[in-house]
Amino acid sequence: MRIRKDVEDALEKGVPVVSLESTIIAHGMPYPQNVEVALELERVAREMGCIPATVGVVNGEVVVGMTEQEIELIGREDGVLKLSTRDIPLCVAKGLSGATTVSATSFIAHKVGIVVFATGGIGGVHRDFGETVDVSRDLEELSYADIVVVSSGAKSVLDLRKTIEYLETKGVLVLGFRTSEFPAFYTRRSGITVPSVDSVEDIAKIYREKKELSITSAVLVANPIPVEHEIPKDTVDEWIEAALTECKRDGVSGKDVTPYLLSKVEELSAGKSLEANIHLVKSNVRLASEIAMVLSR
Ligand code: PSU
Ligand code: MN
Repeated sequence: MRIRKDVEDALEKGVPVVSLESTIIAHGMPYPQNVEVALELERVAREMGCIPATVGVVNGEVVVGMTEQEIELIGREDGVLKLSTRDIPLCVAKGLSGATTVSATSFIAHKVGIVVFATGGIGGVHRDFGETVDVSRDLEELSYADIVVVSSGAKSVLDLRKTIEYLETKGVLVLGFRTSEFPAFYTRRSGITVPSVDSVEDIAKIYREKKELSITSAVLVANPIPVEHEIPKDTVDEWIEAALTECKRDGVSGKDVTPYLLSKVEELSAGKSLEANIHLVKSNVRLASEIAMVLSR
């Protein structure tokens, strides 16, 4: 494992660090916007006074704090693997490059002592769970990683009610940031109620109480997409229904499902979904940075 020097120094001195995933770059957005966004997210964290650490595997080496060149490589190259936690050793042993999902990034962040992690949306329980038993490893990993994850909830390509149930079973506390509704990524609405917190200080307090009680699961902060960038729920639902139908027709399964659905929605929305995605993830990095600042005090 290689930890970038400024990340290592920050961890030693207690300077706030925010970790970022790389699957969103390699398999969640098209090149070259993906690379631009990844670099912009790092800038946002720095402007807020934090050290960003984008996590991934580059030529068989786990990297915490990828360089600009490495982000470019992960975003541009074909054949970059999509890694959940179990896939990391395989990727490393073969000397390949891979992008870390929420599960793999949470695992690594926790391992090196980074407390805050920002992403777009987490994986969850898929709608056809009854037939496929498809539940993202993300949910399992959040039950072990003692960190704060900021996301805009999960996409409604998933079964959000089952996802919330699963998180409860796994002991993952879900907090709505200034909302009592679990956000559904492109839209702020899902109809599912979660406890609401109004300030970053409250989040930090809850996290500290959790640690005090030796509860070792993650806290998931659900930060809704900024109102001005929200896409109406009905519009999103239409895209998603169409994407799910095509996914089934094409017989896509396993870890290809999420990237497939993301790119279908992007096509169907004529790029509107990508724009929304970029706005929400930036907003999540801002919130994550604020949380990291408060926690480092
Ligand atoms: N949701 C998004 N964009 C993404 C992902 C999820 O809106 O890029 C990625 C994340 O990296 C997440 C992963 O951890 O997909 C989940 O994949 P799966 O459903 O195969 O577990
Ligand atoms: Mn899956």
